[in-house]
Amino acid sequence: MDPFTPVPADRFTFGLWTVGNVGRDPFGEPVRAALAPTYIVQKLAECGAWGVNLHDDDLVPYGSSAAKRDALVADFKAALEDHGLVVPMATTNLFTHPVFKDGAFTSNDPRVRGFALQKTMNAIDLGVELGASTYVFWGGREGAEAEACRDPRDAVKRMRAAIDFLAAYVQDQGYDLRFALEAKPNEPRGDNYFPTTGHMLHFISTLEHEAMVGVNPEVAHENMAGLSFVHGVAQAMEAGKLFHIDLNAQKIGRYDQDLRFGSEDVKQAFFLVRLLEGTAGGPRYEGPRHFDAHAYRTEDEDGVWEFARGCMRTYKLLAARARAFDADPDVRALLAGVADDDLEHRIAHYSKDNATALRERDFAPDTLARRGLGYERLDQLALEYLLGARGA
Ligand SMILES: [Mn+2]
Repeated sequence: MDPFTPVPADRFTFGLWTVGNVGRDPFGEPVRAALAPTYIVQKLAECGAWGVNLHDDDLVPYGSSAAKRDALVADFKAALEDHGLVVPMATTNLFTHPVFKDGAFTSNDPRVRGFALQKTMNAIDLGVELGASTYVFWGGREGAEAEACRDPRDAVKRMRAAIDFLAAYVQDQGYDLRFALEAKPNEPRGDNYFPTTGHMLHFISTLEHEAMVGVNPEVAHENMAGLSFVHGVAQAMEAGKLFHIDLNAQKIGRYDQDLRFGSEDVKQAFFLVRLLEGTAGGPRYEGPRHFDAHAYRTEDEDGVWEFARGCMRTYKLLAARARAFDADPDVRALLAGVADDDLEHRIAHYSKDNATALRERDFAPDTLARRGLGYERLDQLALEYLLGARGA
């Protein structure tokens, strides 16, 4: 078999809303027919995916009766069983219904906030019933255009109250479920609260049940803010908070494009996969490789599955390139550090002795400053691997 063909062991997942995207945009109507969730399960399994994720409304349309809900869930479970797919993550749609036009958990109206909690508790129950172990919170419309409408500090306090409430609900129910918070700088609101993964990481440190809350960074969202996605993800990993990840592609400074993984900024995608796979050392990310993206609006259903296979294949291609890059003796030589264990220890731990030793040492900074670091060569080697000139 082609080594880049996706298999379940790769832990690739897609949301029902991704391959099920009908191609609606602010300027045009759908270009593709809606696909039944059970059919999506079958097709994703054929493509080599490991799992499927969902919003509550993706599977059970808003307003369905209890009997209808149970029938839809039973059919979906049967499809998962038949095709060997799992549901690692679930989330709530808190943005489509007009009641959420001014946000959900941060709304000024306590009735809207109460309804948002009710809808989320029901969706958590659904996710757990399907086997989800991660619950994602993307604050779809938590933001503002008219800045005077609320004190943004109140938005933070209300979001904290909501996450604390729902974390306590999960513990009270005895569910084995972790939360992953997803940041985005804007769209659909003029400005969203919690615009980046960094904002989320600090917010998490203020939560009552912070141990069960991490982040779900999305490539497109950090790129929209003009930031390095790799650095944001690395900081989340270092903090032990990378609970989930949304892979896609995005041109900087645009609307939220949700493009096929790796289709833009392939160099950043390479360094992201290198980080997640741990080929340069350090812990590997062990969670699902989730694609939160959709096919171009030009595509019919065949194009949708081409898109899905493309996301997974590109990830595996980049992982292979990253492994080869980090095994290259030229790369390793360029990355070889300055070995000075005594100095490393003195820098890392304050004591009066260490402070004195540092004060007394002559570091010869002018000599150090003249040393070339070889990063032009290092970066060119990365490109040689990306472009297939080495390690093909
Ligand atoms: Mn997006």
